[in-house]
Amino acid sequence: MDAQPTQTPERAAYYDKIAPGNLAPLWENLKALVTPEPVSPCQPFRWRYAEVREHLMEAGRLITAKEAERRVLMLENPGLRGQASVTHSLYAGLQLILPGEVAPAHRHTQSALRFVIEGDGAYTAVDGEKTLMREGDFVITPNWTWHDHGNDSDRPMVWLDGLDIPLVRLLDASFAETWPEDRQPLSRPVGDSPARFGEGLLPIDWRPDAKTSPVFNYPYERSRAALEKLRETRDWDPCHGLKLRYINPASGDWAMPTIGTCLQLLPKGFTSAPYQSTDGTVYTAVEGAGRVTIGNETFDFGAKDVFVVPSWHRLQFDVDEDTVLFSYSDRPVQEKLDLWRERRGNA
Ligand code: GTQ
Repeated sequence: MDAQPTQTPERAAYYDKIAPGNLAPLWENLKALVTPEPVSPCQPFRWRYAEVREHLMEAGRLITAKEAERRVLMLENPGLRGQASVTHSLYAGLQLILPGEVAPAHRHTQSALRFVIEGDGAYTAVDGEKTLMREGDFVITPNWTWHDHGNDSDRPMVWLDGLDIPLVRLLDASFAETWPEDRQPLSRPVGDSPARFGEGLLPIDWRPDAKTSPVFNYPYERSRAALEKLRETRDWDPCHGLKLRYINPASGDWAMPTIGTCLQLLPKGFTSAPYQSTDGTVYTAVEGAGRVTIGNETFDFGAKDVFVVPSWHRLQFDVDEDTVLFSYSDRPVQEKLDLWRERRGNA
């Protein structure tokens, strides 16, 4: 039953005859379309931050953030070159903002996350409110919100951009606009959103008008402290160590509708049990060092390096130090469509 239909001259002539009518025989393609397991064009890959950083700093001398609109080096999956994709559904890039620069205000239907790799004190403004960013902070730009970025500190800032660009492209649902000036007007002070949404409280009459979390900065200091506290009493999960997901406090769902984000701690000397899931995932190490085996390939990694685990590839960690990993994937989408699956261990 796994055999392909036999090619005959009559059949080949028939396929040629129907092709001009935009018709094709399913039976010649069925096995490649409906596969017994995920078959992804994505490949495992690791980007060393030190190498990308050099190229990024050179870009900083070639073009301003203003002219570029966003000065970003895209991290393209080697199996998806030219498609602005790190996995089949998601995008990754490293964005540089130099002291004194502004990346001008715009908005789009793509959702974005920022995970701060380097720097302290640059800001992003979202719908009239700024947040200051530090290393390890996870910051959200919900879809269709005005956003501009700026750096009033005296050091370069680099963050990992994660967007759902390929997913929105698949759905042909892209809209974008630019604000007439570089910076959008600010209508609320720094700290307003954390006070309203970030303390386990919500304003009494507030109702969400969007699916994205209203908490737009999840500071590393607090997420890291949570992991450290948990290690006192919790067992290490054989696959994940200690792993927390970022949530929308108004719904308990993932923080973003299209991108799931997590922070996890693997203790020094930990070797994880093999793990597979259908959500191709991008990781960056905040702290620590070790090796990651993805399918048949093993990469060493250190702090700030980025690596990508394609769908259904066997994933295994082996770390030399306490290691903290931030990760993102399209898991929220797959879960809502009843598509998400995982396999733990060798079962
Ligand atoms: O910061 O708004 O990496 O619009 C790609 C597209 C960043 C951004 C990217 C974007 C942005």
